[in-house]
Amino acid sequence: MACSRFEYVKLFESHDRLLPGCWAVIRLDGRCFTSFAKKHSFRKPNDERALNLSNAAAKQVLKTFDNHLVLAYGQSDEYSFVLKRESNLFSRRESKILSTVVSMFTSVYVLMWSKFMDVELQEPPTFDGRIVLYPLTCHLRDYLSWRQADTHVNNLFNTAFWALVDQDGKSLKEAEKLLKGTNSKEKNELLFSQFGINYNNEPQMFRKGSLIIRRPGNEGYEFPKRRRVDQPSNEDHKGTTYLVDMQKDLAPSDDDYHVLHTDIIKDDFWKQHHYLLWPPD
Ligand code: DGT
Ligand code: MG
Ligand code: MG
Ligand code: MG
Ligand code: MG
Repeated sequence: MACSRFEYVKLFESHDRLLPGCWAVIRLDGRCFTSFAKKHSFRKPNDERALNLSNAAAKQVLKTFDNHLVLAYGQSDEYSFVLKRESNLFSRRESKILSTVVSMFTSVYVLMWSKFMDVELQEPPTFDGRIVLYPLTCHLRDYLSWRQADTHVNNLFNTAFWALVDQDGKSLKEAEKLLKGTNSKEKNELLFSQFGINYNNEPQMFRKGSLIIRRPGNEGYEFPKRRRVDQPSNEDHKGTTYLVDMQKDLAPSDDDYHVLHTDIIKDDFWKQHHYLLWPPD
């Protein structure tokens, strides 16, 4: 196709390729979900239906980019997706990856709303997004630990807070004042002694968040089989070799994914699922 005299405007575009070899975390977070949750009468402190809706939206993202995403971890109004360090999705263009993931998550959230929620959607849910690169696997592990620790801290606080308000008739201000400066042990004790709530018996999804991974095959999961491919068709990538998973060509279904509510801070999970964070540093 002949170049038009206008084509020079492409020179104004900036390049935003994610560094090769790094894990990339795509994290999205609901915008103003404090008021969105109130408007849609989300149950307090956790609405299982809303969390399951988020999980369904995350599954759809994983299914769509099956060969590129390792796992997703979600809690509250946020979800993190981990891009394989060797993925060449959209030539690793940050804005294209981020905008596609955020818009897909959002549209599935809307599409599936009525399947999970019994109140009509009153306003368009909006999610912001960012991508953070982690060069080492230990950085990625610490990132995921950070999010799960956040889940725990927030959930313990919220469980105690709403028990004081809903069961003890405290005002929001009073509840906040009572909990100010308390540590985890004190909150656990308050829940048990005043409300008979053993925090450890609260639902795992609320305490641990949701981790979604590809279900291992019946024969047991092996390291993904990979082949090297050259990409001579793309000028930017001439001479570059990529490792590409040779997974089933079949499109994955919902059943191919596990939603787990498990500890991802300790080593146990990662030892059992050693193939996930591959290749190693
Ligand atoms: P942002 O992200 O800066 O636009 O502001 P927010 O309001 O989205 O705040 P954020 O993301 O720090 O906190 C999430 C809010 O969403 C928090 O106020 C509680 C609310 N939320 C999330 N999940 C649930 C739920 O299951 N039940 C209820 N009642 N509220 C929830
Ligand atoms: Mg925020
Ligand atoms: Mg938010
Ligand atoms: Mg949030
Ligand atoms: Mg286009």
